Amino acid sequence: MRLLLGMALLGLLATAQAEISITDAYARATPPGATVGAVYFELHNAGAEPDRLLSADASAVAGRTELHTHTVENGVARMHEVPAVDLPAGETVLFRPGGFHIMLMELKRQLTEGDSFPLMLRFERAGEIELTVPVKKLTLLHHHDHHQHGHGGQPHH
Ligand SMILES: [Cu+2]
Repeated sequence: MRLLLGMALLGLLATAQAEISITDAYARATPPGATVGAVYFELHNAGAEPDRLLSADASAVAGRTELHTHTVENGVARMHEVPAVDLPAGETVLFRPGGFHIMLMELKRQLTEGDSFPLMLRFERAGEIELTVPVKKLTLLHHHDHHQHGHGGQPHH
């Protein structure tokens, strides 16, 4: 009986983790000397309960890791930190150029294509999920995002 209960609990824990999945993760390659970078991915919540992304940690390559979004003010796209990102039940939230992204601040080294690094995502319900983020060169497909972005007033892309 005790063994059966233990197995049922393990099953529940495995289910909670599997409800959140992260796909298509990549970081933008950075030019030499750049101090900031960005990570993009798709967050999927296959569960029946909402969850929230609370924080991220890429300390292998960045001094600070922040959750960011873009807003347009007076026709100018600006980005700013957000305290959390809601992930409704059954939904997919896209982290994409021009929208939500993970901001890598105080980069410890240049991110070059073919490189990869660990990223920890901390969720309210699902807990910590670690993934490996490959570095990719910016493609022409994403070029529309490449106009002036302000960060605290300082353009940095
Ligand atoms: Cu940002």
